Amino acid sequence: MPLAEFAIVDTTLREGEQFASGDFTTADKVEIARLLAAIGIEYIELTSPAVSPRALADCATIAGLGLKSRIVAHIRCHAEDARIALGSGVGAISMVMGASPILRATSHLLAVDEIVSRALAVAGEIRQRAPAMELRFSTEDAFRCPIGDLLAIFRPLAASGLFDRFGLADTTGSAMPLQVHATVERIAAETGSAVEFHGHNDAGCAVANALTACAAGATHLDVTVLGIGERNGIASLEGVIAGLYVQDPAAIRAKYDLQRIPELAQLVASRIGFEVPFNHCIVGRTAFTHKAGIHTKAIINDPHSYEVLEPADFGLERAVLVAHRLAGHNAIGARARSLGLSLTPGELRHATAIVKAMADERKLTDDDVNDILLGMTERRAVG
Ligand code: HCA
Ligand code: CU
Repeated sequence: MPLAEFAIVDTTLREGEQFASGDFTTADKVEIARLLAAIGIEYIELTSPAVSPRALADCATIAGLGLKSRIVAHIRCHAEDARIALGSGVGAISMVMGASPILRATSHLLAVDEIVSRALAVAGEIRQRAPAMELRFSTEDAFRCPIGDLLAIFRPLAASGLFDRFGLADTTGSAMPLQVHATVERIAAETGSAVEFHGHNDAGCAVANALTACAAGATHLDVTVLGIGERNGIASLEGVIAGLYVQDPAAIRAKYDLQRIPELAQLVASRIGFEVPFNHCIVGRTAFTHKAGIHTKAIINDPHSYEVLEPADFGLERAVLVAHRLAGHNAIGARARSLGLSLTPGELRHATAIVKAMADERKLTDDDVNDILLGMTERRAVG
C-alpha cells in the first residue's frame, strides 16, 4: 500500500486514559486534541461517552472544537452505549467486543454467532439513526482467537455492508509480526474492507506489529502519544511515525507537521506525571546523541551514516558527545572548531589522548574538554 493511504488513529484520549496515571482533565483533553489535529493526525479516539457524564461532556466538547481530525467515540457493542455516542456529536463510532475464547468466557458469555447478531443489531440501529456515521467493529484479543472464529465473525458483518472497517486488536500484546501479517492480510482479503490494527506492547512488539500490519494492508493504525495505555501500553505515535518515516520520509513529512511531535510528547508526559523516556523514538533525550569515535567521525562527514531520521525534521538537533573515553580525534577536532580554535592534527591527537586518559580516571564534562583544547593553544603560545 502506498504510505500516503494509511491513517493514524490516536487513542491517547481513550486507551491512554486506561494508563495508570492517565487521568486527563477536560482542559488537558482539549489541549492534547488540538495539538494532535494541528499535527495532522487523522483520527482522535475518545473514551466512551457512556462511561460517565463527564466523558459524555468531553466528547461533545472535543467534537464541537471543529478540528480537522475525525473524532471517534470508542464504545462497547451495546445499544445503549451506541445511543449515547450518537448524541455526543462525534463523527465516528468504534465498537469492540471480545473475540477470543477466554474473553468470551470471562466477559460477555456470547457465542460467535451471538457476537455477529449483536454487532448487526447495534450497527443497524446506528445506521438507521445516523446514516453517514463512520462505523468500525473490532475484535478484542483477536490474536488469541482461532482464525476460523474471526472469519465467522467478520464474513457476515462484511456482507451486511453496515461497516466502514474492521478492527483487529492484539489486546494482550502476545502477537508476533508474522502472525500479525498473516491475520491482517487474510481478514482484509476475506472482507474486502479496510482494516484497523491495535497492538499492545507486553512483549515489546507493538510498534513492529503496527508497522507490519501496515505492510500487510491495514489502513488504520492505532497509537498513543508515548505509547501509554493499559499496563505498559500500545504502539507509540512516535515509534510508528519513525518507522513509517524511514520507509518514505517525503510522504510522512507531507502528511504530518513533524516539528510539533516533541511538544506533544512533552505535553502528555507532563499530564501523566512522567518524564519522556530517555530512549524513546524521536523524542527521547538520547535519540540523536552520538558517542563512539567511529560513529562521530562518520556523522561529522555525513549524518546519514548513522542517522535514518533527520533531527531537524522534528525540530531537534543532534548531539556529538566528546567528554568520554570513546572520543575520537575527529569529534574533538569538531569541538575545537566550534570553539574557534584551529589545532594541528598532532595537537588534536594529543588532546584526544588527554581526554581519554582523564576519562579513565573520572567522569568528564564538556567544560573539561574545552579546557583541554584551550590548554593546547596556550601551550603553543608558551612554547
Ligand atoms: C481493551 C480494549 C482495546 C480495544 C481495541 C479496539 C483492546 O481491552 O481495553 O477497539 O480495537 O486492546 O482490545 O483497547
Ligand atoms: Cu487496547
